[in-house]
Amino acid sequence: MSYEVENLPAAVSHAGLLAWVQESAELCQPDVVYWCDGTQAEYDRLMAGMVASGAATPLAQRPNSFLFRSDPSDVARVENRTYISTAHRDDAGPSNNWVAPDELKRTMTELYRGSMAGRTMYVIPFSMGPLGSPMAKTGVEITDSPYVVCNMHIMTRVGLAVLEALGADGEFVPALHSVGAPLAPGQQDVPWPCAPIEQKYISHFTEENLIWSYGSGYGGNALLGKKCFALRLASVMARREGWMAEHMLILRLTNPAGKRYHIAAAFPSACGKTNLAMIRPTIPGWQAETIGDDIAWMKIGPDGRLYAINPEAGFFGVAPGTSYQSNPMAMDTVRENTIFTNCVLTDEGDVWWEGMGVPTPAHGIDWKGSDWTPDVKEPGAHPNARFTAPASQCPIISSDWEDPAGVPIDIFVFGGRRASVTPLVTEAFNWDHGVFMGATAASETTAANIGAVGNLRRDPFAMQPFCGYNMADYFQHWLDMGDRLGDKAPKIFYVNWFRKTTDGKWLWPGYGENSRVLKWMCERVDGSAAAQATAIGYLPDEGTLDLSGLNLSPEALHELLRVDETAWQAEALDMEKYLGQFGDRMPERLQQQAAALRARLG
Ligand code: OXD
Ligand code: MN
Repeated sequence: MSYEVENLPAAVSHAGLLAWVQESAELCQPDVVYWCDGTQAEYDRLMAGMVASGAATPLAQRPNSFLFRSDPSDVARVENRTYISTAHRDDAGPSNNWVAPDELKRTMTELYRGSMAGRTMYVIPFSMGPLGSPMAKTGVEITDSPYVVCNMHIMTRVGLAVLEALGADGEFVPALHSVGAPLAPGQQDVPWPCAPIEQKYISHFTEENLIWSYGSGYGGNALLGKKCFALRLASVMARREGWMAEHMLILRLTNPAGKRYHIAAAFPSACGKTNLAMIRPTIPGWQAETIGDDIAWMKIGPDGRLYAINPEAGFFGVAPGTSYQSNPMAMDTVRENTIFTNCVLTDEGDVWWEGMGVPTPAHGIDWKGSDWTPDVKEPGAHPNARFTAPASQCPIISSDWEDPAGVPIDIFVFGGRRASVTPLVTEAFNWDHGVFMGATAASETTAANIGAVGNLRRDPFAMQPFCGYNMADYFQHWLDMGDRLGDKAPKIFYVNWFRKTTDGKWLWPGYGENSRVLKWMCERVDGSAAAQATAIGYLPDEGTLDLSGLNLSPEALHELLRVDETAWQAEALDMEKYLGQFGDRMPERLQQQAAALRARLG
């Protein structure tokens, strides 16, 4: 068994890292082990190789941008193949798939054996968080996918500086990834190698900070800095170390007087989170800046407030539905230096997707590589088609988005997609009530995860697929953080932009108009806006939402803010039933919240 080693940097002095790379190479048996340096030249060389092999198509209309098409079986995160592997099953909890570490490692070791034959094994040192930030953490991903390397270049901070900072004995998260498609000598590669679904495993050995991913090349299954590290593993580290790793965008709002407010908001996949992260407020004088679109790491600062950083360096956004109407800032972000996956290729050499807000091309090549015209019944772009783009290209990225100290959070927002029941906005009575709101959040399912579209699923804190430990313990961690934050704790709100009329029309215009709701939240923080207490929380008082210039009928407003107590009685029962699955690990204080809600509803 032998392999070439390329680009081994002088900066690696870490015996543990060298040993792990060697051990992985001996197991996976690549032809070459290549150490990534994170340079543009490296990115360009790998991309050129993928263009030459036919895996990538350069886009004539977008500088330095490329289109990839995945295998039709490998299009989204595979939650039913995602595991939290802890010694005790209860530590993973009922919301996670669990297999004992020994057994899972045995199974996966056999899959990894020889899995990189005929391929290059890339070693990617990366930082989650700005290098040098006290909140940043280091990872090293090993992968046999050059597509993953290029995406990691955009999504994280890759480079030799990471190895230098690691030194001889720094801590890092080892993350081993293989697409699971070894090549026999002379065998021609396919454009998107991957393994069949029953061989895919996205595994987290949380007690030893270790990630093993096998069989998928797509998104969160393969770009291991994102969901695997920055959420699942980081949530475990955060609990251990007394901070928070959340599935939240980070947004700065500035009011006409120049006062700043920082908002961290959690929504399940494809609920308009990226749009909200890049909102253009429609209310005069209010400005928004983006700090992050998906993940927030938060720690209590010296002044007792909660400070957030975005651990990522890029956006991995859902393309379909992104348009100059829904998200102009994202559209400008992806004009160049962007990787597109599973979009339509137009005859002019651009990408297109459903809901892009430009005329449908008369002809193109769809995400499966077939000729496509508007007459074809199936969508041309996969509903979970993605763009990978540098955050620095977002026109409203805040100038200090990489501030190592982070930004102080004033407001937490939870939400989901609900056609009925949930009002436009509700403010929690207090921290515990807010935690209860987060814990019982629910949304109708979409295409970002595999499963039936349109079912209601409870998705606590939008962390259902991303919490690396028992969700009941996670709820307790939130309660503990609230106790530590005391009166410096952010205010908590719940929103639903998606309420519909009985004949199925959106009641709220959404997008930039959501700034009206955010403004109300800021005024609640200042104590300047009125609210009325209802059974489910505080709702805006008549006239306190700024609706000037918006053509919203009084009936629509009434319906948007209506608390249907009968529907809520059923909802409260369903919430209690959901929380009941956590048994006696469920914090007493949340059980009290559930009982209090029922009592208020009468
Ligand atoms: C994402 C997701 O891709 O949450 O961010 O699915
Ligand atoms: Mn996400």
